Amino acid sequence: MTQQDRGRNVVVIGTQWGDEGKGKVVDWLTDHAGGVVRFQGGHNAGHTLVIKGKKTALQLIPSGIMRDGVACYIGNGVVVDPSHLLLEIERLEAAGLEVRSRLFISESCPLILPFHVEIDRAREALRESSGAGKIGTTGKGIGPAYEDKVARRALRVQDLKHPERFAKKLRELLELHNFVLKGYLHAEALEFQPIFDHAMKVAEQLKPMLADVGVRIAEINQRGANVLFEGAQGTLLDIDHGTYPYVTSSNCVAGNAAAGSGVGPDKLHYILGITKAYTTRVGSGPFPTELPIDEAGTIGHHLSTVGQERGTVTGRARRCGWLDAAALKRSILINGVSGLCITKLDVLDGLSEIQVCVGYQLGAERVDILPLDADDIVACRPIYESFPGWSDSTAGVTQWEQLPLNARRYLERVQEIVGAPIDMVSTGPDRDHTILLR
Ligand code: 2SA
Ligand code: MG
Repeated sequence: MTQQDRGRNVVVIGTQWGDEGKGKVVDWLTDHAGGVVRFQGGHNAGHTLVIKGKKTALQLIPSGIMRDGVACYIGNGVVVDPSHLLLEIERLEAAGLEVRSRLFISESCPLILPFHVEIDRAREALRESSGAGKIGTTGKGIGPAYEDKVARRALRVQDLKHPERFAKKLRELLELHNFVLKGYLHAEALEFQPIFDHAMKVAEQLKPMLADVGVRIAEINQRGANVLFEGAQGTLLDIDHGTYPYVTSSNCVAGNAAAGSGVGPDKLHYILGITKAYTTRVGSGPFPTELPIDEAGTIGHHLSTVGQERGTVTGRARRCGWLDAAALKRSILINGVSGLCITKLDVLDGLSEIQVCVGYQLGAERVDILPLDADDIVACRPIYESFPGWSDSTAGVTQWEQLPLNARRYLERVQEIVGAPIDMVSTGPDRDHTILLR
């Protein structure tokens, strides 16, 4: 980021399979922001922030909430589970944060309701028992809620303001979903009344926070302040560009920051691609550089344990492997990345050798960018470039010159392979463990 980028809007997206450390970076950048916006996904996200040694995990609420006075927006592209949202608000309030006066929710967000969660879980169980294999979803109802949105039958946040309209739409939708739950998924049907009553109770609490998010963002920009767009999950989980069908159900790429919040694409001035110094993935699907993680003394075990790689939402062990620069190339292309932020560099400390995947052998062919078809990705054999590691600790380093020479060489080479500048390096979970390069 150059000095000129101050006062302009920044989109923060994950370039891998999520959990790159976006929450920490958004929190760090929020120092210069007038507002922070979520534009896709839902409470499947787990953004962990460590402030003065204290850990907070956010799921649906933008990471900007951790900074006093910063306005936070949930854009129309987000699927909102109203019960979860209220719980998350209450959890933050219990920790002493002021939330309700600075959290704004788009009226156009589709709702996640209890039957979406049932369908999500029952469908995963069916996939498993039928031999199709689970997607490995977070079980939060994300996919089924987006399906209703695209099918033009979703209940939206705005319906919470109109009890009769809500009741009518809910009856119709429930009839359809109960039919599927009972007849196809071999699960229990759900009753109308408890869902309706609970939604109306939560509605009273959420109504004061509803806002026209696109207009509010424009106002922030008009007064000269900048806005941060906080992506969730990662590019390789994107519904269009990811490793389909092992993806989430939203567009996680930078372009969706505009459509998912109600601003024009000309308002996305700088795209920051967050990239972990190695790779992780949680859930099923192809992962060319994956390493076994279970055996002590192996690289995979080192990444998993030193990196504390467990799902923030589900607690699942994340799969781990080397950095895949050929996949990163694809992400940089799709997102129009302006600069990269490399995170968790300190997890590589102490390894004698570090590898980076620079391309793949796919049958007789050598390819240097991640293929589009998940079956081709399964067949890819990674081609690695090797680097000598470093023994000094990089944890908490705040100056480029203080990094070990081999760490700098590694980062410089990654930059060269992928063709995008590294503008930031994160060397630990705390706000201050950050190197700014431009
Ligand atoms: P879903 O629930 O329909 O979005 O699941 C579909 C796929 O998307 C993956 N996914 C994620 N991958 C990484 N991190 C996510 N958030 C949590 C975290 C995940 C957790 O921060 O750790 O706690 O397990 C996230 N959310 C969705 C998911 O694993 C499926 O592969
Ligand atoms: Mg996460």
